[in-house]
Amino acid sequence: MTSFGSTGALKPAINVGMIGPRGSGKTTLAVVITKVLAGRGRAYARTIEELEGAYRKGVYYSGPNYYVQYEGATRRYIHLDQPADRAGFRRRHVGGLRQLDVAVVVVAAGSPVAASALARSVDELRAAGVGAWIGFVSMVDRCARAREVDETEAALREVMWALGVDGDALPVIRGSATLVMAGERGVWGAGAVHAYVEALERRVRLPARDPGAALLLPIESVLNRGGSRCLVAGKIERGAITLHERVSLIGADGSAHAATIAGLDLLGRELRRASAGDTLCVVIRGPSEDHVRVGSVLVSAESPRPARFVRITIDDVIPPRDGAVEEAEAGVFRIPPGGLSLRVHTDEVAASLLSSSQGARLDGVLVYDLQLARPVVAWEGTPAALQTRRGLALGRVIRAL
Ligand SMILES: Nc1nc2c(ncn2[C@@H]2O[C@H](COP(=O)(O)OP(=O)(O)O)[C@@H](O)[C@H]2O)c(=O)[nH]1
Ligand SMILES: [Mg+2]
Repeated sequence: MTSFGSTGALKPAINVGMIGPRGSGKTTLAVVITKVLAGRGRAYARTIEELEGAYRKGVYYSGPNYYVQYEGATRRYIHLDQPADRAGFRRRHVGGLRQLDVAVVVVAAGSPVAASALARSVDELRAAGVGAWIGFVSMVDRCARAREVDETEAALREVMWALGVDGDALPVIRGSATLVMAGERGVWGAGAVHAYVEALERRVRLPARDPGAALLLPIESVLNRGGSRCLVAGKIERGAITLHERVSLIGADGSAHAATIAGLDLLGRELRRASAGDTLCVVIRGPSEDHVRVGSVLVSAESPRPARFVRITIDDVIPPRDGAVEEAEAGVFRIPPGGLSLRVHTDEVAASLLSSSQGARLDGVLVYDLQLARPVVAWEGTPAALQTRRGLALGRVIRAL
């Protein structure tokens, strides 16, 4: 039998991240989604043991097991299962850096929905410029009355509003992984999985992607190192990558190293070429393993060089969650001196504001010029988040020098 996705054209990829309090049923949902869709030839069926095993082994570095993959009628979904209790995982994979196309917020029916349990993940996803949000009220089998499920859904919408996301526009799915496991096909069983995929298909816009653009592949985890070959995982943010291609690895210090692509593995399928939007494993040959780190990026010869000066705009400010802070004013955001760091891709670097630039107006937009502690690969249009003492400022790179 040919397994899901092993042959034929690949549908365009959408990167999904599931967030929610610990124990809200995220991992179980990921498993039942693959179970239901595998029945239609639209997923690799995964087990709890496979996903949980990946976490226990210390791990996000033993293999790309924390991803599951499934597809709808028109797109393929690469789904990152996120345990809520792993600060390092959040920082690397979601922390302002890795771009997700959609975030699914899971809360358990009948449990209180606390803003504090979601605030950090939601802030970080907003910082990363996530394109869409979906809600999922899980474990509805635990509620004797439908009213309890209504209440959880209303509480989720309210909390999302409080966290800066339009709670009214949020599509919310209701379902029970337990019922799916038990073979229930109705709306709270397998029907919920189909409703979920339908929401993804309808509500998530396919990002504009240009496979002809210069390559940008930020490394989000290093799965294996050995001499001159390293196995890494990451998402292609721009352009495309081809087997045997010669590219550059920009190390954590900004230095460039020649590298050859010795393997491309898309969650079990060997590829000759992959393009923007795909999350995959890449075997790199050439650079010494010291340079291959989370935060390093693979780029092509035509790619912009790493820069030490960047100009950014700020669209929104997320105030610190602890303590009272004045409202972020609509006009100029005054960046407090000191303690700044800029996040781009999977990288984070100390920054200082050039004294002349405190929200200068240029062609109608407010811009801020930053000097970085070391060069980073920053592209025009790249989402950037500036951590300041007065909050996390969300914006975009306008220019790198
Ligand atoms: N009653 C009920 N329990 C569930 C359901 N889904 C998951 N669970 C249980 O809830 C616990 C937490 O689930 P898990 O998927 O690990 O949550 P995560 O921490 O969000 O990944 C586990 O013991 C699951 O068996 C459900 O639909 N109904
Ligand atoms: Mg889990």
